[in-house]
Amino acid sequence: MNDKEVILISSKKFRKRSVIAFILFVIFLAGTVFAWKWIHKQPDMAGVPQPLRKVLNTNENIFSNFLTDKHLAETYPRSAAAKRVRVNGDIGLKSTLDTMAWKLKLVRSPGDTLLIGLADIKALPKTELVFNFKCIEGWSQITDWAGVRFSDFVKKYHLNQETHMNYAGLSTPDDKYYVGIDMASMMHPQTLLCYEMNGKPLPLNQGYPLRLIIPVKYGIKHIKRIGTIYFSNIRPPDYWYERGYDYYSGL
Ligand SMILES: Nc1nc2c(c(=O)[nH]1)N[C@H]1C(S)=C(S)[C@@H](COP(=O)(O)O)O[C@H]1N2
Ligand SMILES: [Mo]
Repeated sequence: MNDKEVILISSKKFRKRSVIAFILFVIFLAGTVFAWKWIHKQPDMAGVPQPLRKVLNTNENIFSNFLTDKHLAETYPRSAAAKRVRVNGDIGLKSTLDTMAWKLKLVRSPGDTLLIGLADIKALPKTELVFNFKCIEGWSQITDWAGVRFSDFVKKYHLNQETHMNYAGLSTPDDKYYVGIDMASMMHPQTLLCYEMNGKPLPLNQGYPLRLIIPVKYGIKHIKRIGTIYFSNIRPPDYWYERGYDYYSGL
């Protein structure tokens, strides 16, 4: 066999392989289009086709069991915190707030609601936290917050029984924004009922008088202007979950 023959044989083989590769590619493409159409024909579950929601639920279980309640978010010196803090999201903040009349509604059980004023909350042990706040839209910012640890608040108001439930639900006074949080994340030592940013009372657009700061979660869970807190064994409704986002939104 001379050199020329070798080249001819291999280029013939090469062409054959190209044809096979092309056929496989067409089959793959058809399969992808079919799978895409099939997924979108399935009924929606909380804003997402059911098969995809199942994948999200599996992810949630992994992350909620192994990460959320165990790791501490990295903290920073106060000097690293942004002076001009980004404002994002005003759902539930558009109605006028009677700042003098505001009280936190703490629903211990249906029909048993405690009204707690801001001064009472400020009288509890204060915890400061400088951490990297992460929004699910892709930005992050090192910011400086202070308030009472939810776990300290629980001690003060004897919520031991309530915190054996699976979730806490929080909503704005007008109920237009609402989140559900698994209890392990609520009781995490860095989760704050927060009333200060950069050492000053929260600005109105950042949740005055009280917001949640929960570094084990993305920004969507850091509800601003808390009106009500309640407890539940089933998942409380969640604004962004209803619009297709992950229920836990853990980091
Ligand atoms: N009441 C209320 N809280 C909210 C939102 C909102 O629209 N309404 N947006 C959330 C989102 S998506 C983010 S990223 C953070 C932003 O907090 P900031 O405005 O203090 O930066 O608030 C969260 N809390
Ligand atoms: Mo966000």
